[in-house]
Amino acid sequence: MKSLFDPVQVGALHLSNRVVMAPLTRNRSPNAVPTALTAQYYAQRASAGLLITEATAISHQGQGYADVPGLYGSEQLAGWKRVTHAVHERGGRIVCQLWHVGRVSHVTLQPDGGKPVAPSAITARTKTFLIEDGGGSFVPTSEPRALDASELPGIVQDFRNAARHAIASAGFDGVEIHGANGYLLDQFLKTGANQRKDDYGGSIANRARLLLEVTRAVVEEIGAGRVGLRLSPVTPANDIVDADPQALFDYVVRQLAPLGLAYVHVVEGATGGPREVEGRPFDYDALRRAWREAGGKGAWMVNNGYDKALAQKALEHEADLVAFGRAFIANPDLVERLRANAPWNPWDSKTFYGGGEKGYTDYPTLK
Ligand code: 8OZ
Repeated sequence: MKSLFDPVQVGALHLSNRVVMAPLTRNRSPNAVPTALTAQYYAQRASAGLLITEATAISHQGQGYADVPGLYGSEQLAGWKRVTHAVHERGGRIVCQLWHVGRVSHVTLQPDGGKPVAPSAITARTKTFLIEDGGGSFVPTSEPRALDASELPGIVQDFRNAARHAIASAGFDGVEIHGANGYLLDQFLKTGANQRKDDYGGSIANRARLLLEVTRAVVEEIGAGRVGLRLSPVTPANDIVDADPQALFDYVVRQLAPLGLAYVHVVEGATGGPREVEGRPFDYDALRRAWREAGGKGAWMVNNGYDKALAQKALEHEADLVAFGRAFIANPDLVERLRANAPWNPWDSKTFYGGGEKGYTDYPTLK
C-alpha cells in the first residue's frame, strides 16, 4: 500500500516521499528577482519530496502581480540558481512553475504600460496585487486586448526558452506548466474567456491548441520526464468558467497522455477554497481514468485542502503525489509533522503576499 513517506520515481526525478509543496505566490521578489531570503524559505522546506516554486513569469508580458519572480532575465536566473543550490544542498528536488497571467494583469506591470493580453478582449472581474510606496493593495485587473494569432508562436517560444533556462541556467530539476487558475492557458481553454473565431477558439480542440503547443514545445526542449502540468477544471479563480469542463479536460488529458509527462497536477474544486464548487460538478476519477486509458504513465498529483487522512485515502485511491499549500507556508517541516502526527502551526494569511521574513522564513519547526 502506498504511503506518503515512500520514495517514488516521477519521470526523471527521484523523490524521497510523496509530499509535494504546492506553488504559492508570495510577492517577495522585487524586480522579479528571488532573493537570499527566497533561498532560505525554499531550503527550509526541502524535506518535501518535491518543491514546486511559486508561479514564475516566462516573460515581462506574462507578469501580473507586484514582486513576483521571473525567469526571463539573467539576474532572475541567478537569483533562482541560489535557490536551487540551497535546496539541492539539503537533498531536495525543485521544479519551477512557468506562468503567463494573460488578462490577469495591470497596465502598470506590462511592457510600456500596454494592455494585458488575452484570448479575447474580456476583462476578468478579479483583482491583482500591486505594491506602491511600499504598501500592497488589491486592484481590479486592466482591460485586455485579444492576441493576434501571429503572436502565439512567440508565446510558445517564451515558454520554451523559460524551460531551457530553468534547467540550464537556474539549476531546476524540472518545470511545471501553469495551466490552471484562470491564467493565460486556462483562459484559452475555457469558454468564459475565449470567444475567438480562429483556430484557437470555438471547438474544444481549438481551445486546447495553445496549451498543447506549449506543452509539446517544453517537452521537446527539456524532455518529458522533467515536465509537469497543473490544471484546475472547475475553479472559479480569476473569474474563469467553462461550459463543459468534463468534456474539455477529458480531451486535454487524452491528448497529453502520449507525451510522457512526469506528472499531472489537478486542483480539485476552488483553488484554496472548497473542494466542491456549487453548480460545477466534476468527476476527477473519470479524468484520471481517461488519462490512464490514453496511455498516461506519469504521476497523478492531487491538491486542495488535504490533511493526512485525506491524503492517505487519495493514495489508496490511485493518486501518486499529494500537494499541500498553506500548510507548507506555516510548517517548513510539514513532512516530519505528518509523519509524527504532530499538530500544524496555523498560517497567517496577512503575511501571504509581500513583506519580508515575517510569515515567510520565521515559522518554527518542531525541534
Ligand atoms: C494567489 C495570489 C496571486 C497569484 C495562482 C499564481 O492562483 C497564483 C496566485 C495565487 O495560481
